[in-house]
Amino acid sequence: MGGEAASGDEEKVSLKAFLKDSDNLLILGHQNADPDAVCSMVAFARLYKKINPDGTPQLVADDISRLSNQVLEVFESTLKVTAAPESNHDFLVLLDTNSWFQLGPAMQQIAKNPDKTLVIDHHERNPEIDQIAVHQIIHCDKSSTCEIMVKIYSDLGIQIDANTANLLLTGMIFDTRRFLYAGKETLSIAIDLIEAGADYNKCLRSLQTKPDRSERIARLKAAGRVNVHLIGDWIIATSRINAFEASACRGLIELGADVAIVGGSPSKKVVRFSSRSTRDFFEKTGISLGSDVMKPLGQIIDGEGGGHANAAGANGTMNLEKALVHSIELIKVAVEGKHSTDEESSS
Ligand SMILES: [Mn+2]
Repeated sequence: MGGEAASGDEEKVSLKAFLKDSDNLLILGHQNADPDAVCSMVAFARLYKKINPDGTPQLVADDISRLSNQVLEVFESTLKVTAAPESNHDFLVLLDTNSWFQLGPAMQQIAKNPDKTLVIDHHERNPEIDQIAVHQIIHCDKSSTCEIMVKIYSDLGIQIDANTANLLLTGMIFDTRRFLYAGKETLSIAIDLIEAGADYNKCLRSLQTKPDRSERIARLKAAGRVNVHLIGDWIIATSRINAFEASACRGLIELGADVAIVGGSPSKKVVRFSSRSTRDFFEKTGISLGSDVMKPLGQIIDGEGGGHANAAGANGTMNLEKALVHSIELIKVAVEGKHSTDEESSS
């Protein structure tokens, strides 16, 4: 531990020694802690208890994500993550982050003693980390902090129990976006965790979320009222719903639309639009929903519109139907304009 010059053996010896010597260990994750942060925090607390059974670990993060809470509930972790430390600590472990910014303002005050701080992380090395922690286990080539935790367990010769294996695998699944970004080593560590007792399907299920009932109803109603416009090779879907317009757009894209535009009037004098497009649509047509569609639409509804290329919206007070029709016109003109330029340039 403590810089790249230290040999692996030294690292192990000093990490064990630090944990043995610390009666109160503070384990800190980043702000709005995601499943990789939370699962590696719990795994580290358990590792600490194996090395120092009398020690007291505290798990703290400035807020944890809804999904992280769900994961902890599924695997019935008895270790809770709190918003602030309840007592003093003699050693600090920072997980899944290596910057002040990610810690959040409240936690920055806590990480004040670099000699007594260890950081374990897989993010791009932040230069300011040397001021936060003297002891560093940073591996940018690893998929997740949970993957690094598996290595630390094995380096220290401590067996991973089935429940910890579940948490670590869940953190890895989350950070790799279900192994979309994973190489041979990550996959082989995942198999090690399954052999240690992790239930792959349960891990996957622990990360699944279902939108609220009202949101699902809105999405289904928007799908039922859809109009399909074929412009060139593109499929443009428009619909009307008075709530969850953005979610309805995402639903229509999932159903197969290249562009989805959903308008609603949740009350008198309120007209709202939301829109989404696929990356492919923007890359091939160059049409930005923000500047090319929602901005001019904002004027028609006597309000304002804008946003990003693939996700944009508009708010106003009138002309819902007129604006919906006009949005199709705008896309048509833009696609056809683009088409004729293509032909000119290729001739
Ligand atoms: Mn991570």
